[in-house]
Formats: sequence, structure tokens, C-alpha cells
Amino acid sequence: MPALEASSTDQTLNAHLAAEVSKRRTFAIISHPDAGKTTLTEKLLLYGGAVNLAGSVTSRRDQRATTSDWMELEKQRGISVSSTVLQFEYGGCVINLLDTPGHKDFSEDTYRVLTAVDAAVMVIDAGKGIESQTRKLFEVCRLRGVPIFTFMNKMDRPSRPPLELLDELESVLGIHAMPLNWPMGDGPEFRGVFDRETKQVHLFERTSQGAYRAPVKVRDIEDELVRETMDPGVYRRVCEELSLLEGAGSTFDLEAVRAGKLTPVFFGSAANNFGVQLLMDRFLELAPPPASRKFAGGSVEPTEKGFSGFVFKIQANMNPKHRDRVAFIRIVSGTFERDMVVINTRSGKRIRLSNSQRLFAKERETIDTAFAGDVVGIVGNHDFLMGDTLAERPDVIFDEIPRFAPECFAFLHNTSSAKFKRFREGLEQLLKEGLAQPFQLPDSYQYIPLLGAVGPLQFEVLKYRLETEYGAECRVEVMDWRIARWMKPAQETPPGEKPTRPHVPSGSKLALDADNSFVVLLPDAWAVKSLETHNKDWTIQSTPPKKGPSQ
Ligand SMILES: Nc1nc2c(ncn2[C@@H]2O[C@H](COP(=O)(O)OP(=O)(O)OP(=O)(O)O)[C@@H](O)[C@H]2O)c(=O)[nH]1
Ligand SMILES: [Mg+2]
Repeated sequence: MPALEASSTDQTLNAHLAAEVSKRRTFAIISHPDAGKTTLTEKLLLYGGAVNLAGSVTSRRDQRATTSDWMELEKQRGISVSSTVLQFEYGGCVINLLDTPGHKDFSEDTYRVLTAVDAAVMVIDAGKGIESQTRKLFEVCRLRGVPIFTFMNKMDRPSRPPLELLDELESVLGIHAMPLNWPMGDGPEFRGVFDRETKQVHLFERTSQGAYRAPVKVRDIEDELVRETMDPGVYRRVCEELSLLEGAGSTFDLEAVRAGKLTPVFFGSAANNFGVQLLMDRFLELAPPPASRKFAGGSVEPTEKGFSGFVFKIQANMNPKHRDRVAFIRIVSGTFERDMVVINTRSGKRIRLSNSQRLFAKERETIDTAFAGDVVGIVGNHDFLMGDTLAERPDVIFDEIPRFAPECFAFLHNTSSAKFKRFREGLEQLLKEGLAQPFQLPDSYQYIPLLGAVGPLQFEVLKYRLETEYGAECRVEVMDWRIARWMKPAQETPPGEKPTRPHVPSGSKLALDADNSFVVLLPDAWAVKSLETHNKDWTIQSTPPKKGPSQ
């Protein structure tokens, strides 16, 4: 009976797809700068068996650097300037882990990554508590309903009292916090963590630079070894804190975690590998697999047969030997197969996805099949733009990628006329990555690019990458404008007629953005007031207008 056979094949395929999706865990590590995201990422790789020897952010010449801070500039500075994708398998799960930069100037990149994940691990420096950038990133997660897991890091340093740290999560971020483990001391007295589920203490030993897994002894809290290892005063305090927690009697609510209303809290030290395994195991158990995603015309289930996904990051020259670009695609539904033909629903063009890669920081290898939750890199000189949807169905357009208003502006002067072509080509490539936004002065006939960025470090990265990746030198002339306002006339200009221009306050400048919309660049709030007063018949917007599907 062929009909019956076909349907049972279908069922097998559906079951296979559902099983693959349920194995996926796609998450970002987020926080204020320097809280230890890259260090924790490296340790998750160590415990996940994806690296044998963990590198360090502050590595000297003879030491190993971390896997995720692979760019030369990141190694030199000891900070992350760009997000990194790492895919590996552990404990029956396929993990897509994204390390993000914490610095405010690179927050566009971090926000884009947050559109591509199903959960986030929020790292907090336990000595400092919640810092400004953590608060902003948390807000983005909350708006998107992304479940958040908290890792209180750097317990090997003098820390704030753990109960106070929990209170802060509730009072400052307004999220309920549920500690799943508890620190046995802090600073030099930090010995390990108490796992509240098994009611066992994990006593750790420090290893040289935390390059290898920390040896661990698991004991009852009453055990002689625990008492001997700990300072009696600290031991007493921890026991009191634990009985207080037990007395509070709150129960763990997985639904609340998945709805982003309750954050499970873990304590540890990423640098010393304390508490990393406990975080990883519980996270994989509690974090959700890929869920459905909405678009203007409906929603897509991850287990749907038809493939769909979207571009959330573009990066050129990851491999300096090949001048190519990688478009990072988060798969939303269906089965990805190498060489499949899909529609770029922005342009309506059909594209063969041939050069598909699995990513592990700058390493990559060909991938033939992937499922919802996976991030695959499509390599080549394709013309994908940030946010593009790739799908088998033409009607699916994910509108995920946020657009930002720049807060600093600069002219980029090419300083070697002999290398103008390289300068122009390099800049064009780097702008496609979303490293900065290009503007143009309407009456200028000279080609001196005017760029807008969220913060000045972006210009430094741009200059550095133009020099090292394209051999083009340039000078950055930072301007005094701080605010951008997009201007839309009350009436559309009839075709063929010159558009009327808005009134521009003194010290401000009229520019055009990449979509040819008028933008006024202003120095301060006074100028904005003046702009509003003198342009009553214009619609004034503080963020770039959304792009239409056909642009
Ligand atoms: N003492 C101590 N230091 C740590 C710990 N974890 C990280 N660090 C140090 O903190 C510094 C910052 O760590 P990173 O991992 O680069 O922090 P990050 O959050 O990735 O920073 P950005 O990506 O630049 O935002 C480095 O010097 C780390 O060695 C820890 O558990 N204990
Ligand atoms: Mg980092």
C-alpha cells in the first residue's frame, strides 16, 4: 500500500526532525565589559570537550589565547570587539554558543546576536553586582522574552554577600532569582559550591591558570573534609545562609524560567573552573530548545518541514587567505541541506546555499545538514544583507534585526591616493557587516565617507581592519555631532521635482543615509529643540525607519 508507506516515511522524517530540534541549545553569553564572558565561554568549551586546554584572555606571548577572542585586535586589547559563534556537541546536545562583546560601543553586534538565540547566560562580576551594560542587555532579553540564566562570577575575589546579589537581581532588574547552588565562601576563602538539588558540596582545587578541569571532591555539608577545608566562621555563615534559603521555601518553576520571569542563579569562578560543570549541566537541562518564531504573516514552527532562517551577522576576511564573507544564518525551521535552493525573501531572488560551514570561532568545516537552532555560515561573495530571510516559502519575512541611531560621527579620510581602490572596496565590505552606518552630504562632490557609530571604538576597529585586512590607510576625523534625527516631509516629493529640505539649526548638518532619507546630525538637545520648532510640517524620528522588503 504505497499511500500508507509514504505516510509512515513522513512520520519517521517528522520524528527525526523533532528529535534533532529538541537536542539544540542556542544561547548567548552577555554582560557588562570584563565580567568574564570570554573566560566562561572558554571554560564551557573545556568542560564540553571542545578544547583540551583552555586559553586565557590575558595570555602572554607564550600562552594560549582564548578560542573566541581570535581577532588580533582582541588579543592585543584583552577585550572582545565582535561576537563569536561556537558549535559543539556535549551530553547529547548540539550547542550553538555565542560569546558577545560587552563594551557599549559594540552593543549593536550583541543586540543582533540576541535575536538569534533561545536563551542567555548573564555573567555578573560578584564583586561589583549589576552594572550599567548588564542592565541594558537584560532589558533587551526581557523585551524578547529570552530566558536568562545568571552566573555570579569571580567568587575567588572578595565578593558582595550572595543574598545581597540575589536581592539586587530582584530589585534592580525586577526578575525573580532562584539560586541553584551556593558559594562556600568568597575571595581566598572560596572553596567551592553547594548544589541545592543534590545537597552536596563540590570542593574544588585550583589548577595552574585554570587551563585544565579543576579536581573536585563531592561531599556532604556535614563531612569532616568540608569543615576542615573551610574557615569555621565562613562555614557557619554559609550554613546560616543555606537554612535561610531553605526557610524561604520557594519552589523551582521551570515555566517561569522559560518565560523569562525567573532566573536560575549559579555561583563560581570561570577563571578557576569552579562551578562551570554545574552551570553547564543544569543549563542544558533547563534551557529551552528552539521555539516558533513570528513574522508579519504568521509564525513558523521549528519542526516545520520547510527550511527558513535569517542573517544576523556578516563578517569578512575571517580567513585572511581567502577574501570572502561569511553570512551567519540562524535556522528557524526545517532541515538545511547543503546546495539547497532557497528564496531571499527581501529580493525575491533564488539562491543556492552551497558553501555552508559549521563554525567554531575562526575555524570552520563544511556542513551538509543542519536544523532549527543551528547557526551555519554561508561563505562566498553573495549579496546577503543583514536581516535577510532565506526560506523555501516566499511569504516568510522575519523582521528581527534592530536598527540603531548612531551617537558619534566621523569622516574617514583615505591617506594614500595610490590605495584609493582598496580603501573604497574595504570600506564597502566592512559597512556590509554593519560596523558603522554610511551617510552622505547632499551637496558634496568629494568622496569622503561620513560614518555614524554607536561609539568611537567602532571607528578604531574599522581603521584597524581597513589597514590589516585591506592594506588601506586612513585618518578618522571625529565630528562634534552626537544626535541624529530622521526627517520625513509631510508630503512626498512628486517625481522629477527637487525635494524640499528641512530647516537645519546652526552647528548641525543635513545628510542622507544609505536609503537616501534626510537625516539631520545635531550637536546637542538644544539643537534638537530648534529642529523641532522650525520643522513643524516634518515627521521627525530618532531611529532609522524600518526598511521595506523590496529595498
Ligand atoms: N579573578 C578572576 N578573574 C576572572 C575570572 N573570570 C574572568 N576573569 C578575568 O577578568 C578579565 C575579563 O575577562 P573576559 O573573559 O575577557 O571578560 P569579558 O566579559 O569577555 O570582556 P569583554 O568581552 O571585553 O566585554 C580577564 O582578565 C579575566 O582573566 C574569575 O573567575 N576570577
Ligand atoms: Mg569577551
